[in-house]
Amino acid sequence: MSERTLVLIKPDGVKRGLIGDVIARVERKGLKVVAMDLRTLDAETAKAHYAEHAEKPFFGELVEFITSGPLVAMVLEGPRAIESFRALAGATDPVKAAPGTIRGDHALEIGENVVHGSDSPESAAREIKIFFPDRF
Ligand code: RTP
Ligand code: MG
Repeated sequence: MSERTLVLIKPDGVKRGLIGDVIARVERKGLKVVAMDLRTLDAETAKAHYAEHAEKPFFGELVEFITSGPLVAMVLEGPRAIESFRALAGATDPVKAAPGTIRGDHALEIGENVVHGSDSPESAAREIKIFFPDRF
């Protein structure tokens, strides 16, 4: 069964010129890009997106980082798209992420780990509504 997931190429990924690399991996895997937008988030949108982390000690830094420059927001579609993209991304901590994954190949710091992918169908629905309110 096909599903959708919300993916972000975070500001570090855009700054470092990794948009093409990430999209190439997504397309090679067979996931379909069905919406895409380059934008800089305001703090309000960033806080809504990361609401689940509001009480965490790193929340302030997370919001500051995700609003620090343009990011690419995408909706991907495909069979088990949520799990499939999380596998491409690799572990949250890039040092633990396997080589061959996006984070394993491109990052060293947990706070700057290149991409985001929704972690459940509920998160995907909520996040897609934040980034593409009128599209789906
Ligand atoms: P994401 O939401 O960005 O796709 O990442 P994730 O599911 O793999 O990780 P999550 O637990 O949702 O954490 C969201 C982002 O917060 C930053 N983080 N920093 N300093 C820390 O200990 C810490 N822990 C998490 C990471 O950038 C992570 O992607
Ligand atoms: Mg997450």
